[in-house]
Amino acid sequence: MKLRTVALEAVCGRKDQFPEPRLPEICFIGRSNVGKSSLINALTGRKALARTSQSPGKTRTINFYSVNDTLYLVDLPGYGYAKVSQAEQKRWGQIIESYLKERESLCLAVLLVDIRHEPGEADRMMFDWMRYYGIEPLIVLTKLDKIKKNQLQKQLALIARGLGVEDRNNILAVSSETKTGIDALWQRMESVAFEEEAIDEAPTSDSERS
Ligand SMILES: Nc1nc2c(ncn2[C@@H]2O[C@H](COP(=O)(O)OP(=O)(O)O)[C@@H](O)[C@H]2O)c(=O)[nH]1
Ligand SMILES: [Mg+2]
Repeated sequence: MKLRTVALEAVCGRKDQFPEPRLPEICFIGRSNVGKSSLINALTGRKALARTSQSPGKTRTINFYSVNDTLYLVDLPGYGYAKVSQAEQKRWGQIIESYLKERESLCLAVLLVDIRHEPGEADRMMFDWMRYYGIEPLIVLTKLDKIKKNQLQKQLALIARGLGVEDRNNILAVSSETKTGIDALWQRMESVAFEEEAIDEAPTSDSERS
């Protein structure tokens, strides 16, 4: 993806604040501190577009970033952070779920998991919940720079097994720190966001005949 313009277009605390679904959209979801904001920064080549934090549980809004005015990247609030009150977690759980279920322009959901750890209960629940609603998430393993090269296959297997991912093609590993895997992730995102359109616009056999 050749980046021309990147802008934070909307910061939403409620779903009636979401922008019009005028662009294909890719959302990023995962536990607090897994590296969502860092990944959006790495993808957009900006150091501090999305606010990153040492202290988890900070992003309490849904943030829409427009890229080249052709695509939205959406930073969802992290789940599974114990210090946020139950009531607040529940409220956010509902907003995230309604976003995932109802957002008509959503073309890809990226579920982030820390490559160092076995997926937790909250990750498995999110993964299962998404598949139940017919969303096949792309799994992106974050913080690849934190493990040794020779641990990669073992961690991939551990996480694939932990979540129950059948297709290994649906798992990519990245580092927002070293930018390893960022181009490969962009390629995947572009193919999902823009190739469907190309197919839609192709003439149908009916119109070819007439
Ligand atoms: N080493 C390393 N640290 C990372 C990476 N991605 C994120 N982090 C760190 O992990 C912490 C949480 O990142 P952040 O993007 O704020 O996570 P979020 O809560 O999911 O948005 C920050 O201290 C980041 O610097 C990565 O690829 N490598
Ligand atoms: Mg964040």
